[in-house]
Amino acid sequence: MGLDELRRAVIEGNQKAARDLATLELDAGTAPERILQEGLISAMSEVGSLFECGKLYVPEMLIAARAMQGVLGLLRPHLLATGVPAAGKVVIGAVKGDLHDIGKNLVATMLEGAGFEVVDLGSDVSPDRFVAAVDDKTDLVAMSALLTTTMPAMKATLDALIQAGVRSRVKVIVGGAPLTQEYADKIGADGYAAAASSAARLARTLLSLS
Ligand code: B1M
Repeated sequence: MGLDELRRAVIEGNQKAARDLATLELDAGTAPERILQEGLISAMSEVGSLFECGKLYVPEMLIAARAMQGVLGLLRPHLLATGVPAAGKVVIGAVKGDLHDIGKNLVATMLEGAGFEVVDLGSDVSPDRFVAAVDDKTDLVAMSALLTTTMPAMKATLDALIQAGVRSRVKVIVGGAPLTQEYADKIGADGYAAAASSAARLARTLLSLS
């Protein structure tokens, strides 16, 4: 019931109610991963379906996204694992043309939780900005895309990393709802993860940390 109410509050974009309900859940001992999955991610997936069938428009989608971000801020300290040894440095961003940053933020949080220093470039990040952010301490570049139209920007970023002579020094992972392992292989990324938690695991595996 509680998580369903939370889900509803996020869909309706009621950030205050969503934060209050999430706090109640945390106080009641509900696992943060469950709140994330059943309360938040499932709400955004319903928002997407309502948008697709024309029952909800971009402004409502944006308001729901803000409500979700508000609750994520609350969950963040609970999602960060403790006592994980330092792992390396990651540069992350949503690719050029893509303003969707919720999934990317979640991946950044999980990477931090897995011990990485995370440089978050935000959304709509051009290939040049990715390249400029890679320094000699960077181990991994993580790119997120939520639109089929922005997926090619991942390939453009990989090309820019090659052009700048840094591709061989870093691992590159990609993710986001329209992505597939096949697409990741096609553009020459080192890995693909479907979810934030698996992205953190993948990063550690690629860097031989676990
Ligand atoms: Co947009 N939007 N949106 N939107 N939006 C989608 C993505 C869409 C699927 C909705 C739909 O039609 N059903 C559709 C895309 C269709 C397509 O291309 N296939 C769409 C569209 C069309 C658009 C616009 C074009 C609408 C318009 O203007 N007409 C426009 C484009 C803007 C732009 O980017 N240039 C637009 C705008 C927006 C808002 C700004 C209003 C808002 C985003 C606000 C924000 O992010 N700050 C928004 C939202 C909220 C959505 C939906 C409803 C929710 C996205 C979300 O946050 N999900 C979305 C529908 C949906 O996803 N069902 C939709 C929750 C989040 C936790 O999941 O981001 O998938 P997700 O991340 C997951 C995994 O994908 C993965 O981990 C996360 C969790 O485990 N992951 C990675 C993500 N990145 C990863 C990186 C990794 C690994 C895993 O490694 C590096």
